[in-house]
Amino acid sequence: MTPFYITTPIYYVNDVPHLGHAYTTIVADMLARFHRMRGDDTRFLTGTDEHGQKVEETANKRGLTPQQLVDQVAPRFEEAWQQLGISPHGFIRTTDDKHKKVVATLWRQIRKQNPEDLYLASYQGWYCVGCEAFYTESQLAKDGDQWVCTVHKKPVNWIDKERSWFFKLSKYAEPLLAHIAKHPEFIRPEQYRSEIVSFLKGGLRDLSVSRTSFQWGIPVPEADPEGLPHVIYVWMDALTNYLSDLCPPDGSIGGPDVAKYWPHAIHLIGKDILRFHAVYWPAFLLSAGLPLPKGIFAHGWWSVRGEKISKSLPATRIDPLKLADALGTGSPLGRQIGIDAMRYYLMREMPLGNDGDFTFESLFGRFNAELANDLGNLINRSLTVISSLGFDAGITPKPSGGIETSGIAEVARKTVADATTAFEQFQLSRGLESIWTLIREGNRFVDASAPWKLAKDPSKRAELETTLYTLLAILHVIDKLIAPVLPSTARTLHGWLTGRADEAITWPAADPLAEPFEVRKPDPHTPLFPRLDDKMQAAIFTQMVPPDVAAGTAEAKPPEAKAAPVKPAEITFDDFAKLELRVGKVLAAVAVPKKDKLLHLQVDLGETKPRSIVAGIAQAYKPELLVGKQVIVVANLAPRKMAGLVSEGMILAAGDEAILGLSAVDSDVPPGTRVR
Ligand code: ME8
Repeated sequence: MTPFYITTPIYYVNDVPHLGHAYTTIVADMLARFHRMRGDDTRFLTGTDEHGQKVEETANKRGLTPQQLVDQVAPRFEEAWQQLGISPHGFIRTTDDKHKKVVATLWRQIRKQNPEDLYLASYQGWYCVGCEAFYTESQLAKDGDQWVCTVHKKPVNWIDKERSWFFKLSKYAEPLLAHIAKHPEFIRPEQYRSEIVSFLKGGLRDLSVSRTSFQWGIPVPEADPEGLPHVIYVWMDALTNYLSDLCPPDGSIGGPDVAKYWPHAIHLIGKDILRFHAVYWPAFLLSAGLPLPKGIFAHGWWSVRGEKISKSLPATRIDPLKLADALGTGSPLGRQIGIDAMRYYLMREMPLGNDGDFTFESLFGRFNAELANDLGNLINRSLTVISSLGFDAGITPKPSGGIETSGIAEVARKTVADATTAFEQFQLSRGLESIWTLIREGNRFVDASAPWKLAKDPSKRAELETTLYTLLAILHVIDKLIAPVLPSTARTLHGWLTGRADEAITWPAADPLAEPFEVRKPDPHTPLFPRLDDKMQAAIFTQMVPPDVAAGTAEAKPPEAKAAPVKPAEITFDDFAKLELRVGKVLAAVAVPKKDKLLHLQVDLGETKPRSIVAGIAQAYKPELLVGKQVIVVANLAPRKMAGLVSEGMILAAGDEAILGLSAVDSDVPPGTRVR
């Protein structure tokens, strides 16, 4: 059996799981299921990152000890994954005893193999507690006179000459470049490999790997001659989890699981933590004389309506369980189907590696078109036809006419080949796309072969038997193909088809329709994916988006039923001339408190005083980037009150729900110039 070892990042426990964490964990679960179905010896590890300054600070704020805090939050992650039907083989916590021992062993091993790689010096520089990372000014942004982290948008802390152990990272740029050149699959997808290669080519600075200003961490296992107590840098501690899980209880690095699984380890991560995984972690391992994992696969970021998911933006915080419950309300399987629908959407919508935007419109669109219409329909109508025209009418489906002639066997063969390659290469969206070609072909097959017509003509009995047999065979193949992504759907369908819902489902063979199966009357079924009508969509939306957020944004309303676009009526020139369009220059722009879509602008139209204009463009434009911009303003629109402010005009912008761009003029014309 080929080993397959997939890991997720271990998540910080200063927060509870949100859709972003669920995404990585669901993708890893899907890959683990795919490999298990193929008979690979599969391990899938997730867990929690429990040391460091961030946890210590959060605990202090809540009046808890760090240990109390982590003991409260870590189980929430474990439970969330359980409730979402995710089954890692192990859940590691960095406060586990064995992990702590292995981290100390790694330190000692580095010291033994390359004593000069760890040295004491003093660290001075910027530190983002959110990232638990050191930054140079060129890696930060300026907000007024403060340096802020570009990820957390919060001021960074100045660490003033803190005594610290340093790791000689600078020594490892060349060896890492050589490893990547020899093993291009070490960092995937390619855009992230290029990013790391150019980062390495720029040279590396040594890394501070211990802290003395707080104590919540694993102690450095050697004394500082000055007697200061050091804890190991939280990233050095956290990254080691991938290896420590495989190690024996005594904390030594080695043993049968390390030998078997470590060379196959794949770290699935978000792009935010690429550098830690693709530079620091392999450098520590090289220094300790240990083999590197097989590779790192980075995925992009989910945003929600254009904003990266974050604790401070409630509109972006989607609770995956709540979403699954909401999506499953109409289905007989409830949450289980909601989970499947969410998994499908997450994997289909955003190709692994790219960024993606979560919107309820696209979620409902895919649910109705691809799950209810394509898949749900095929399952329902096929099972009904097979039972009623076949078994209930005393006809046993048989391959008497030879299923090869139908053409669908070829589509099934190609689909299995394409989906296998795609899933092997982590191209989940592409794999699903090819599986859906077979599902749609299945629906076409039912339409084209019209078994209800064949059933009326006794001379077509052999053809009917073949058609029903082919349909059964297709359902078996589709059941296998969807199982890694839609586990509950596949399990339910498997039960209806075989009467053995608990049996292991295996990945289909290369010639899938030729695989033998037991011909039996399917058990009675119910539609699994009832369409989400407008009322249900609105109800799900209201459940998911907190009322204060919904009230604050014009956009965050229940998606309305899409009417066919209406072409505006023709107008005369006189109609057009009624519009007073003028060039304006933005003098000032500020966010409108509690309205995350609105900006309040002061716009110069060449009049005695600037116009006050409230515009719904905050999701697309940062206020500071608008100052000085030329825009086109509808200047004779009757003033109206918005969010307690008077708006004396309207700015032209492209797009409705998503603002794609502001209208502008391509040369500097005086404010107030009329646009015709
Ligand atoms: O970084 N879109 O933990 P963390 C996609 N403890 N994925 C997202 C996401 C989003 N908007 N938000 C979070 C840490 N993620 C460290 C890791 S590993 C040795 C230590 C996912 O709780 C994504 O996988 O901040 C990202 O890398 C991870 O959560 C960060 O989780």
